[in-house]
Amino acid sequence: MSNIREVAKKAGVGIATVSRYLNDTGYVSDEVKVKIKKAIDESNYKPNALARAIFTKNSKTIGLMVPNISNPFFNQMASIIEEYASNKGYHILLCNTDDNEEKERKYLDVLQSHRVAGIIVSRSQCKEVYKNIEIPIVSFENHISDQIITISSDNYQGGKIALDHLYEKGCRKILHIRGPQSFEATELRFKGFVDEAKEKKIEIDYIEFESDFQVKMLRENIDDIKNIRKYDGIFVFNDIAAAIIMKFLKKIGVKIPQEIQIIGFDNSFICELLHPSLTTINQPIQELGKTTIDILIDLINGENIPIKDYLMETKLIKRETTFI
Ligand code: XLF
Repeated sequence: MSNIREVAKKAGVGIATVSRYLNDTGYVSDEVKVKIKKAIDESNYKPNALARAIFTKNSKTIGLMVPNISNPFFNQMASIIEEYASNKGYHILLCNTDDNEEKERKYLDVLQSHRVAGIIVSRSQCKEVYKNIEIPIVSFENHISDQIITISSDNYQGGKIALDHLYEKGCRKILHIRGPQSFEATELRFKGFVDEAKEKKIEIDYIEFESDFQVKMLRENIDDIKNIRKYDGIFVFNDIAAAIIMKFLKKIGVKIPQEIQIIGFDNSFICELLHPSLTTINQPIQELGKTTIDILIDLINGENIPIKDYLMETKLIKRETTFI
């Protein structure tokens, strides 16, 4: 395989011109573009990401830290981010941390050694490490530091909407399946749900899941949700956990929504695949993905972006697990 020097020689231009063409960092005439493209094709040149990073200081690669790739919301989000990034000429290096601190730390080393141009972090288990990384960073859902922008759905408002909906549909004995307490987003959902219940002067019970979805949960029995039949409405912290609860309720013969109404959170693609289809709170995933990429690339390009929370609206998506 040849290198950038050979391509430049073949095209009869300088290395900087080839670099400008490859990285889209400055003017190259149409005539020269054709020559360079021909030279690249003929010499089977594959630009070396690392070398380009050193040469241009922008590897056009973004490290995407995903906390749980088995969760449909995050695989949907990863593919949206990949698409937006690609439209802007960037590649994604996907790192699945599994909410595990050691994995996250290792991936951070890998991303830095590959000189990624920027990092998207989500549900970090080692926030302090990011403070010393001199690469543009955007955080999804979790607050890392006051120097790093956070983008998230309005989880607190989403929790309130969930309670309002169950209440409006007649539920008075309500259970909340809460996410792990280390998840900032699901704690806000929980808080919104509880605050709204207080306003409506009803009490709610809650139990906690210890982790986000793992495939092994499909094989495990969750027979330990005591007295679940006494509830008439359940709000679950995300859609995939709601799917697990639905499986359990069906197994013990509970009719949804006739006996227990259910509402999830995310509006991931599984809502439509479930039977009955899952009522949920929408996280505007396209808007979240686009905003994350737009802001990160602006940061990479040295633009001055206000450091604040970028909060996206949540709303109810009514389906079959709650009454019409
Ligand atoms: O981190 C939260 C918990 O799970 C995230 O937004 C999700 O709802 C995705 O399913």
